[in-house]
Amino acid sequence: MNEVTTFSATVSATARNGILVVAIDNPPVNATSADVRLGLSRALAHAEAAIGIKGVVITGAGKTFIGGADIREFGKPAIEPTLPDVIEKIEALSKPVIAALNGAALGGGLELALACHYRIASPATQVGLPEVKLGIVPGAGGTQRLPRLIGVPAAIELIASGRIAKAKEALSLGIVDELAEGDLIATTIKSAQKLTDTPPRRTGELAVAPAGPAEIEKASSKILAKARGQKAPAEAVRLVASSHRPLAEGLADERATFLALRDSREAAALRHIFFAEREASKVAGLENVEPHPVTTLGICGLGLMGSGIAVAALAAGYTVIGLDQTQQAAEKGYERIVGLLERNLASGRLDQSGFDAQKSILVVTTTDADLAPCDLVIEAVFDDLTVKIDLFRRLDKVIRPDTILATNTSYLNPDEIAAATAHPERVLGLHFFSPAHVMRLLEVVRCKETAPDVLATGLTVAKKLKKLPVVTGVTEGFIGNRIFSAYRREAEFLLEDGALPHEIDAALEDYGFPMGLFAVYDMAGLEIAWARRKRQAATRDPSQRYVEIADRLCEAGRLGQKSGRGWYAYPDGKRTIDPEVTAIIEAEREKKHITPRSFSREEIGQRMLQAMATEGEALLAEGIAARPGDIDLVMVNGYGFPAHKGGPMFARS
Ligand code: 3H9
Repeated sequence: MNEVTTFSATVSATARNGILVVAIDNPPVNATSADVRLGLSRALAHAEAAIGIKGVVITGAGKTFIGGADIREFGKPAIEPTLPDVIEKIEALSKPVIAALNGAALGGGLELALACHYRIASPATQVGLPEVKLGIVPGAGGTQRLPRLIGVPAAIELIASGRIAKAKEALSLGIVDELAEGDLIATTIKSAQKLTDTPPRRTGELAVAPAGPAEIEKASSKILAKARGQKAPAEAVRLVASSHRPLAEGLADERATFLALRDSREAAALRHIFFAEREASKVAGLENVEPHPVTTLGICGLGLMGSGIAVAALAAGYTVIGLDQTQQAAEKGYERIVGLLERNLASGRLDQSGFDAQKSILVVTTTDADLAPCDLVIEAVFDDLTVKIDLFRRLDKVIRPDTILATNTSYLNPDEIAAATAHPERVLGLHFFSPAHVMRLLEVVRCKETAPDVLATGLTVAKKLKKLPVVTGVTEGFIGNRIFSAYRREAEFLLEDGALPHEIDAALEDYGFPMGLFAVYDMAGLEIAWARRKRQAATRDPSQRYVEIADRLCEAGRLGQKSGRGWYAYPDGKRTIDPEVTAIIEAEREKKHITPRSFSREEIGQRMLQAMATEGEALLAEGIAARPGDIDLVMVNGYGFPAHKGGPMFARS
């Protein structure tokens, strides 16, 4: 056995044939926290001084190389050595240092690897500089060393987007030098021994291949347009584009930019979202609850929603049994699902064998009894209580007693659906967002009687479907649609009080929403909400303020883009302000004797935000949402709230 030298609580090493193999063991993701930096610094000093040591290998314990700097340290006083200090030591070492990438090398982890003199990766490795997703730029040399290895345009594309690349792409780009199919450490040690004969290849000493403004523009324009005013992507582009200057100058600029961004509100908001995502599936009371094994999934109703759910389920490897009412509907559903798989095949998201495999685990039927083998059945039929209750009663008769039943209702009360079944404890809500194979958000509805193991199963399945599950209690519209209703109501009050649709939309877009509310309405169509308002008319509290403008629009046949007119007009398909809509709004104001006033964009933004946050507070008080972060996740992932503002609950704090 080789003797283990401990350099800190998280860094130890063994000397193997003259090579010091340094391992970072800092679960869960080997983040470069203070103890890791200290340990690495000591290990490097030891390697430099030890006569018997000819080279160094740095690797990570477990399935991650290094997940990045320790985000939890951000905002706390700096502890020396800093990551740039350690990285400088690596690059400057007189003996070859090789990174053995055993898994994800992200952020500061990749920056550390870039400063090594050679990089070997296992096939499972992923690399990336995802800092912009946290509102920052790489702060330990990434913007200066990556372009020295792969050129300015490729580095801009990776850093400004924060995209993660798999091992093969990392090799072809030149981020890593070799892939090791077999024993990673043995291969790396062999390479290290070979490299001891040549002077270390220092990335920082390489010249940056010249790139012209047109190439830089091509690599960055789309990414910056998508960034919608966030600072970090633009700063990343600037730093990479100027990486041809002396290394020290580029590093100093990068560090100063990193520190300023790290302390910004934008970065705090994105960190909040990062941790909220990881918190969301930690549900009190489920810590020791075992989820049911699920391999076969039934989907009832193969319309747009059911088909989307089926595609997500097939991608996750579930066997899918789709049920629809008629042979024709079932066949149409099958075709729609296969059509979506074909699109994935055409776009390269799925290869031929993956396509064949997914198609082979899909069947459709019109016979309830065919759902007997299912472990979980999700209904996505018409959102009508009688239809859903009838279906669940039928299912009760054909499925096993331990099979879980999930309803995808958006507005109905799932407790009422559950109560109509023989075993309400096995019923929960799985509220997907459309299109279900694309949207990450999934509201997991804990009904009054839902058993803990049923809820735990819902969460496990959601994760396997690559969704972001957020648990909600039962209330009209759950977390998302209830807040959305408050937001919509406030927009309508603003209309009546003096703002026009395009002014409200402009304020929302300014704030960071991808599209204004009224433009979204027009895209989605106004008739479903109109029908709901008509249904609710009889029970509406007459003392509550109700804005009739949307009803007037619908009555005038303005049902949105499909009908050529809605909140806007669409001559030649282009959205334009319509004086007819302004006239309708003005008439409604007059009817209610409202003297219109003007609103600044900031005031509109503030009023909308306040409306969402107030509704969010109510959801927390009622116990519908467990944490403010859960509400923020729903609004960011389901309703276009800008992630860099952190969600309504974070933004108002
Ligand atoms: C950076 O590097 C800045 C530098 O440029 C400059 C420095 C000077 N720190 O995601 P998971 C925790 S910025 C602290 O569920 P997975 C996470 O909170 C960083 N904690 O696992 C969770 O904790 P808990 C750039 C971290 O296997 C646990 O680890 N890097 C960090 O699905 C498991 O996380 C990034 O942006 C961290 N950096 O995925 C990468 N990362 O169990 C961010 C994770 O208490 N990380 N945690 O809830 C990831 O993308 C994924 O975590 C990773 C693993 C792919 C690594």
